[in-house]
Amino acid sequence: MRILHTSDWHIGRTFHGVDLLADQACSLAAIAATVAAEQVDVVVVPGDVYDRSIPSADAIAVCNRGFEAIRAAGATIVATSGNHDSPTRLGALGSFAAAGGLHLRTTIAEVGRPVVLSDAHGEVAFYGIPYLEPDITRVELGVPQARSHAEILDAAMGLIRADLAERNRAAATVRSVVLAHAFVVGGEATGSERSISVGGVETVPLRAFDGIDYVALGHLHSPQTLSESVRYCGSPLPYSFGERSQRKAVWIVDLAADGLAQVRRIDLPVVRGLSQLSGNLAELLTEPEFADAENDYVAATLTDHARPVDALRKLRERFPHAVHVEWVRPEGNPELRYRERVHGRRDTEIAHSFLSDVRGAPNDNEMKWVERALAAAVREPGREAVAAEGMFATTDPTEMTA
Ligand SMILES: [Mn+2]
Repeated sequence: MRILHTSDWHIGRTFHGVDLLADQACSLAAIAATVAAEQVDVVVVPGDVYDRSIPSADAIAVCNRGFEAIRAAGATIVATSGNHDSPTRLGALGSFAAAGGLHLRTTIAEVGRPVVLSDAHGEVAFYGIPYLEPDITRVELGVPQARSHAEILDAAMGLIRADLAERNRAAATVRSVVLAHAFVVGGEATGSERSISVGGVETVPLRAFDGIDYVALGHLHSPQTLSESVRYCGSPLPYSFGERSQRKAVWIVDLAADGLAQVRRIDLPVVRGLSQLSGNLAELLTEPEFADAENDYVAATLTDHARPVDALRKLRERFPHAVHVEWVRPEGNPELRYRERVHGRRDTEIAHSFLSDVRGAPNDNEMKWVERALAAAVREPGREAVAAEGMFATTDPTEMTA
């Protein structure tokens, strides 16, 4: 039996405010094309089908078209809910969907009730563990004292092992696949995952899945191999600039008569690249070295001396998919720089450039007042404040110092 493992579609997600539905439709079409090309029997989707618990009508339409294309390409689908999905909404009409080859596992009651599919070697039981929030699920799972994700997952795996043992007593060996949306120890986050921790430890140990032929994990967004049979496939698209150098992929998993035979990685197409650019606005708009980024999603760091006006709109003339722009004040800490800049200069020079900056250059007459005020302040340190006030309040500052 050939399985394609994909997860974390996050249909409906935006990227720095930009709608990704068209990109997501492309990657689902690429997954369906892979199903056809590789003659995949079953596609497993362990969670975060949608990006939010109440997806938009457009997001639902994109998702349905994706499921339909995968089904039309010849695969049965098993999907579970992740921490972004509403289990109730995703699982609605589940029995009708199952009749059409889309098996949704979104409840605790269904954890121990696998989708059983067969090949020439016998049966394969697909168990779906939806994302389980400890506070909400520990009573129903029969572990009211449980506080951690590890204890909750152990309880769910207990239901699965009990069912599997029952099946193995009745038939010859039944092979097993588990779908789970969890943070397994050793996995690395990319930054576009939302934490599943509400206080307490969110990670679960790898050994929780011992004895299962293949464990298809969802939650982390980059492809990772925790053991030969326990893997994350990651999201089909990058959802943060931190993922810009990462290639997205699916796993093709082959089960033979006695369990896992081999796992191959198939890279998904890059729908639109990500580029992080740095330079002043004029350079970014004209330099040939940035031409490769013109069709990418662009995050730009501007190094102009003054903050450019309307920078994102201007950037989009060259980079229509620019999504983020920030301006960094050049040369670091401005306070430190000011101290360095005035070091060793005469007080009158500093006062002159200050007045020039904030108001326009002072004339000779004004500078004479400044000089007299400074001289008076040096002569009588205790009168500094009075001298400073006086110099703007009267035509003869010396009167004020008396
Ligand atoms: Mn996710």
